[in-house]
Amino acid sequence: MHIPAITGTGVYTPSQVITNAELVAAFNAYVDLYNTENAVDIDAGICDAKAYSSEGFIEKASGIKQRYVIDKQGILDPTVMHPLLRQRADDEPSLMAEIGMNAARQALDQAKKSSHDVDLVICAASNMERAYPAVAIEIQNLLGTGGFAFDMNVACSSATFGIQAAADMIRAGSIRSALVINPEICSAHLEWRDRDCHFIFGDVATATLIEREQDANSAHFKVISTRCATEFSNNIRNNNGYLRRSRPTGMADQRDMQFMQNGRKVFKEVLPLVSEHIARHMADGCVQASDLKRLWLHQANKTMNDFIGKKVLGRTPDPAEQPNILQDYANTSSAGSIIAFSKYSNDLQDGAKGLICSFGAGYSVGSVLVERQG
Ligand code: CO8
Repeated sequence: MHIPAITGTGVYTPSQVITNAELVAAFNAYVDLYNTENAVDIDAGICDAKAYSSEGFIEKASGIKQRYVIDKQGILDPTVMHPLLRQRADDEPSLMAEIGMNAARQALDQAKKSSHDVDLVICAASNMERAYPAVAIEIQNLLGTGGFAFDMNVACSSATFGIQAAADMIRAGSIRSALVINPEICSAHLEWRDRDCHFIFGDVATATLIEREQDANSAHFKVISTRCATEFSNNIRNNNGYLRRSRPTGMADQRDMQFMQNGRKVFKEVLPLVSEHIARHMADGCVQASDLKRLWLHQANKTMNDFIGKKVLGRTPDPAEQPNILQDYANTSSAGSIIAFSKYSNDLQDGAKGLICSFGAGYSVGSVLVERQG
């Protein structure tokens, strides 16, 4: 059996930033427009007036201070409230492929490898911009890698589940290396007119190169073990699928075609699920809390991460032991824990162990135990 290792990572960060102040100003302008346009119905009790959002609430409830997006103009226009993305021709690279390739090239550069060294491309993300052909196959073609490619979707856990799939194929010997790519264009499936969630997400793409350890060209992270778990829940849901047209209501832009969640319930239910999952994964691998030098957790909510870090380590982790990036990037779905890993792992010493863990819709939890080599 071969030993898999993470030999490179890459992060594509869009150039446009929306601060909480800009976001709330645009949202509140939209609320004023909505309440004025619907004043008669609101007065008659037919519909409710919308309430303002607040910067104070957003930072306190989530820890988020800003988010990167591919188009901020449309999102901040109170008469639009979604990104405005150019329709691409079928013979142009799709947007997911373009940003995914950017991250993939960084991962290959870090590992000192070329696209010819890659046997498998997995595009693992919480939404695909089309059903087929697979975005992963488009990336395979654009990068010029060999082998095969496929898309997979496990919402926020897409990256860790993708890493497990790739690591298992490397262990079994069917491939030598894989790129797991996570282009997350969350701004296009967020309802920016809903104050309960309008602050949560941002855009990014990450990539992880996984190879046989013996093929690593430089310092890397040996994958000690991986573990995935799922448990069905409707508390995070998106109903925008191919059956949509066949509904009696047709393709009307309804709320359930965008991200929906019962955030409070998710918070309560996912915390024990994740803490127990990590505890079992560590126990089965005979890894003690004192062995773990770093936790790279899913980036949805700072309080949630503080709680999980404390539960896993049995004490309050130093900020450097459990780095958060959500204050800058917001929730970037499956990419969040990989951004944290990519930005805060190179300082670890030879032999240091760490844990990448994602959690979210499904529910799904994925964890990857790694050990620095070199
Ligand atoms: N400004 C001011 N007040 C607000 C706002 C706002 N923006 N939003 C809500 N409030 C009000 C509410 O109306 C409520 O008022 P009241 O008490 O009068 O009813 C009060 O503030 C408290 O509201 P909540 O109970 O909703 O607030 P919470 O403290 O629970 O915080 C959070 C909300 C931040 C959403 C929190 O619940 C949370 O982070 N939960 C965990 C969520 C989570 O981890 N989800 C994972 C989702 S990600 C995932 O799985 C990927 C999905 C696929 C990607 C989709 C991409 C788009």
